[in-house]
Amino acid sequence: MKADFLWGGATAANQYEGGYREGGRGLSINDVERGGAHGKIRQIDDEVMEGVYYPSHTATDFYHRYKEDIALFKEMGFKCFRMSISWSRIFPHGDETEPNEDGLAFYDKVFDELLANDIQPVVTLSHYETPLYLVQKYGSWRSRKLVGFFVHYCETVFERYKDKVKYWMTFNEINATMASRRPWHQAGLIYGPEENQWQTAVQASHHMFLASALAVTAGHRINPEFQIGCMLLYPQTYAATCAPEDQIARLEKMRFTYYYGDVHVRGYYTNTCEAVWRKYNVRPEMEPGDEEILRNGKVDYIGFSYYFSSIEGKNLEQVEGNIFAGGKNPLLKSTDWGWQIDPDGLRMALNELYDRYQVPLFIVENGMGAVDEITSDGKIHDDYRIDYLRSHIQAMKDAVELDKVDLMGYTPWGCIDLISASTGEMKKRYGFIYVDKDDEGNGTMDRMRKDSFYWYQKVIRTNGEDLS
Ligand code: BGP
Repeated sequence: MKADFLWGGATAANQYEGGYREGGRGLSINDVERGGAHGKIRQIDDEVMEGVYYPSHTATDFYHRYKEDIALFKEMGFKCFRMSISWSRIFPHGDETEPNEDGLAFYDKVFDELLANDIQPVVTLSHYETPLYLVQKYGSWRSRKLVGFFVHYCETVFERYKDKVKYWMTFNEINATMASRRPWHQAGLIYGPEENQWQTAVQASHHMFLASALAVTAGHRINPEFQIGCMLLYPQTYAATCAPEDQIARLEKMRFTYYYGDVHVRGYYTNTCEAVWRKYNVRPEMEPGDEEILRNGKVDYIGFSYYFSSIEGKNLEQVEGNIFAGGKNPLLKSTDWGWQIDPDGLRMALNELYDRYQVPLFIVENGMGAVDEITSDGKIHDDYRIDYLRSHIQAMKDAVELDKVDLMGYTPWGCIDLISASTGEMKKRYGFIYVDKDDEGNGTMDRMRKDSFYWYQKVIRTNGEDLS
C-alpha cells in the first residue's frame, strides 16, 4: 500500500459520543430511538419518554473518555480516525443563527488531541444526526429550508476547524434515503400513510444533493486543501442465476446507489437517475440555478461502506443487511445477524466504483458485528473478527495492487464497541476495543483490548504486509 495510506477506524457521534444533554447539546433524531432486540429494527418515539432507555444518550461515552480512547487508537497505530460532528451539539435546534460555543469547544479539544497523536481526523458532517427539531418543525429534508440550515452549519465548522481537519464527508450513506428500510436514520423521514414515498425520497434527496454541493463549494473556498467526499453504502449484489432478467434485476437494484454517486461525482442527474424517475413516475422539483449548484459542488472522493453481498432474482429467501436486505446466496456464510460474508464483493465494489467514477475511493466502513465473550483468562479471543478483516483487507490489497484502484484509506467500522445503528444493541460488537456495557445500559464502560487489537496494530505497522 502507498506510504501515506490512511489506516484507521470509524465511528459516529450518534452511536459513540453520548453526553446527549451536556454542553448545551440539542436533541437529535437518534435520541428518540429505543434500544432494540436481536434482529429487530428500533422503535422511534415522538419525544424522549420518561423511564425508557435510549442507547444514544450515553452511547459508549466518547464525550468524557476521548483522551483515553485516542491514546488506544494511537497505540494501534492509527493514521486517521473517522468520527462525526453531532449537528445538534453545534446548533441545538438546527435553525439558529449563532452556534453553541460549548459544542464547538468540545470538538476543538478532540481534534487537538488527535493531532497531538499524529492522527488525522476524518469527519462526517451528518451521520444519522439531523436535529430532531428540524424534523418536528419543518418535516426534515422534505423542506428546502434544511439546505440553508445545513450549509450554515457546515460553514461554521469549516471556518472553525479549517486548520485542524482536512478530510470531510457530507452525508453518511446518503443512498439509504431511497428504497431503504431506514429513511429515518438518513433523512429524518417517516412516511405518512397517504404519502407518495418515492416522490418524497427524490425530493428530500434533491435537497441533500444541493446541501452537499453547496457545502463542498463553501469548503473549497474556506480551505482549498480540503478533501470533501460523499459517503455511499455499497450494497454489493449479484444476479441470482445466469438468466438475463436476473441481471436486469441486479442493475435495477444498484441504480439506487449509482443515483447518488452520479449526482455527487458527476454533478448532474444522469440517465440512471432518469430511469429511476420513470420507473416510479416521480421527479424532483427543481428551481432555476439548481443545476449549476450541483455542477459546481462535485465531491473530491467517494467514501463508502461495505459489509456484505446479496443476490437478486425471483422467489429468493431474504437475508439481513443494514439498510438494504436481499436474497440469500447459498455459497456464502453469514454473521450471527445474517449479513453474508463476501470479501470478493469488496474487490468488485472497488473496481465498479473506480471504473465508473475515476475519483479516489476511501473504505470508511467495513467489519463484522459479533457477540464477544470474556474467557476465563480475562481476554477476548475474537478470531472470527480477525478472519473477516484479514480476508477483506486482502481483497482490498488485490484491488489496489493488481487492479490499480486508487484508494485513500481504510477505516473499519466501530473500531471501539458502540451502539448498533439498525438494532440499537450493544451486544452486536465490531470493535478492536471492548467496552463494558450491556443492552440495558449497565456496565462500567471500562475499555479492554481484544486479540484483534494487537492483530490490527501489526497490520498497520507493516502497512498491510503481515496479515497473519
Ligand atoms: C452502517 C452505518 C453505521 C453502522 C454500520 C453497522 O449502515 O453507517 O452507522 O452502524 O452500518 O450497522 P449496525 O450498527 O446496524 O450493525
